[in-house]
Amino acid sequence: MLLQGKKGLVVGVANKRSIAWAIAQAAHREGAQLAFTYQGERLKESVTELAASLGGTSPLFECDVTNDAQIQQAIDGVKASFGTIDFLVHAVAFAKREELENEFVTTSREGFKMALDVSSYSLVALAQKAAPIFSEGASIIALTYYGAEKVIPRYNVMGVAKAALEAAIRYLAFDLGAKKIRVNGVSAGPVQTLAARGISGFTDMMKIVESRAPLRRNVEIGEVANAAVFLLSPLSSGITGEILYVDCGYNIVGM
Ligand code: NAD
Ligand code: 0WE
Repeated sequence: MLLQGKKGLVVGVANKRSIAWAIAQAAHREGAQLAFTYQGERLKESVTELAASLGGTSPLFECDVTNDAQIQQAIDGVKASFGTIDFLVHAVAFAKREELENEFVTTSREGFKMALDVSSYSLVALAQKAAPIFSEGASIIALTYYGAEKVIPRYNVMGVAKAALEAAIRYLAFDLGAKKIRVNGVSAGPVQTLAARGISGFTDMMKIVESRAPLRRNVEIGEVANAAVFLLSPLSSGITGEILYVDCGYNIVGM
């Protein structure tokens, strides 16, 4: 029970395949009490159903992360329900489909702004608004991907957004360290989720990882969730500003 008595906010559940949902289940298993946000009306029912399946009552708040007022309302709601929180899970990313289908060199100004607003700045906005309700020793994690550092064909502007996210993790870790708040990234290998489905060549990519990763397989979503729980728990109390790879070792291989 690594998270016994802890309360947390999970941002980024869309459906049962979401990495955020796997993290929520693992955190719940370890004794945590959870609040959730959902992006909009379209996802309300799905997230409500999933949250209810944990038993008990998890507070739910609508929160489009591009909307400062909705972020503030969600944090106010969490404060009203829980008082303070011990952790925050950020598992949100979006780029327009065309930006992931064409060459990176064609990226539009609007597409660039949108991808970095949703996928990078949102961590800063959430950390900023949640800072007053974090307990001492609180932990923030954000999901990232290897395309932040190396070129993964067609990850494109999302790679730039994840590079900004990873840098934001370090700058937030520096600032919030003074309040004993830790901030870390979990860099997951490819996982079949809603955000991954419909990306052409995703299955081929998983085959490449399987053949080259030291563990000769793809990561399981539950392994990503367990690593997330570690970073959210006091077991990782000395770790901040770090990116933890949960990718069966794929990132260490040069050839
Ligand atoms: P997912 O589609 O289940 O989750 C993405 C979430 O982002 C959804 O819940 C969606 O509602 C939310 N979102 C998008 N735009 C938003 C907005 N404007 N406001 C609020 N929420 C918004 O897919 P996932 O794969 O579970 O993605 C979760 C995180 O994991 C993302 O940061 C993604 O980059 C990261 N990640 C995924 C993989 C993978 O292969 N699936 C690998 C590494 C990292
Ligand atoms: O972060 C991601 C996916 C993020 C994502 C996915 C979509 C698909 C639908 C962001 N925006 C959108 N917009 C859509 O319209 N991953 C780490 C998974 C992923 O996506 C890829 C990958 C991998 C891995 C895209 C191209 C190449 C590799």
